[in-house]
Amino acid sequence: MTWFNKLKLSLGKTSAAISVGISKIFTHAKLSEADIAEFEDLLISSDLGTNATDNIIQELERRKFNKSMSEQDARDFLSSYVANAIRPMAKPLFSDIGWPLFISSTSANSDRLTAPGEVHADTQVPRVLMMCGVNGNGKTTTSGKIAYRMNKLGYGVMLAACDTFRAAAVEQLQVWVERSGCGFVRGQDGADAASVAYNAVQRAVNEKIDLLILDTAGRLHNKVNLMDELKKIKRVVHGVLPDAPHDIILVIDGTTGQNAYQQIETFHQAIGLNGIIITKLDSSAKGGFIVGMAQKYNIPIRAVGVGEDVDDLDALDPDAFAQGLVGS
Ligand SMILES: Nc1nc2c(ncn2[C@@H]2O[C@H](COP(=O)(O)OP(=O)(O)OP(=O)(O)O)[C@@H](O)[C@H]2O)c(=O)[nH]1
Ligand SMILES: [Mg+2]
Repeated sequence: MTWFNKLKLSLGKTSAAISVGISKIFTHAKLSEADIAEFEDLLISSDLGTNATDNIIQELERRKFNKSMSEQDARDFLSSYVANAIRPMAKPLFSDIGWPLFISSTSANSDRLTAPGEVHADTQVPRVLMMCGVNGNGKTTTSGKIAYRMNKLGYGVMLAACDTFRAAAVEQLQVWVERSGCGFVRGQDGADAASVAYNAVQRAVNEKIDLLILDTAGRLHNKVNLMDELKKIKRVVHGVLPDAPHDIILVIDGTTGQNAYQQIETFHQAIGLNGIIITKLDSSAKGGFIVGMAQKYNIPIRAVGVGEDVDDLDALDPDAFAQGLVGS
């Protein structure tokens, strides 16, 4: 299945609601105030958030109030609003430095890939990517998927188990190491997460690794000591390699909805995010929150997870997402 189809399936719940709603409201008759109010409710209940909803309604009123609007016009209007809202923030992982985009199977374009070995010819340092977020949102799985993809493309990749809370966490990451054939750094059980990160960066430098991924433990954003640990990991990594960590990625569970905003704000304040990855868009995600998120925060959305398999990670395609959400 292509990722677009997966996304369409995944957004099915939201999309069905929006789709049915649109068919019901936009009936070729002139739009009444009641129609507009109903459309507004529909957008709010699809998790688009109040700001995006207000903007959409204002635009709709400006353009179409008291005129008729066909179902198709309404879909196109909403779909293009959503795509345009997301587009500025849809910046695939590594594309900024000419690293491979995550290319969907439908639009593979191998011309755009940089050859392995050229990547760090000028800098000679590994790119360090730090994954963080609340419990169970897909950090380890996403780390594994990225490692698998990059290793398959010929890059030297290393995974570091900075989740030292649970032995099971290390083992889970090890499964991904075996699957992807990349390097692995782990500490003793209960080791200090920052010390694992420290060793990992040193090893990655010595072994001329291209990409080092630090998989950290899940932590509630309101637990101060856990957030401090994250700051420490960042500090220690920065101490070994001044530009690192290059990517500080917040992983967000796509079923979280508007609560994602709180997570973004606390993690950003603690460690300064420069990327977001949204996972689980395949499991009845209320993906509407991504629209408001893209408008509210200036943090690029680096990839989306659409399943548990190795290949279920891709760039966020604004048009495909919009069509999936609106049911076009
Ligand atoms: N359907 C679906 N499941 C996913 C996706 N990403 C991760 N998962 C599943 O979500 C569950 C949690 O994923 P993990 O990668 O362990 O999450 P984590 O953030 O590392 O969890 P902690 O380390 O406990 O905080 C696992 O069962 C994954 O298989 C996705 O894109 N789609
Ligand atoms: Mg984990």
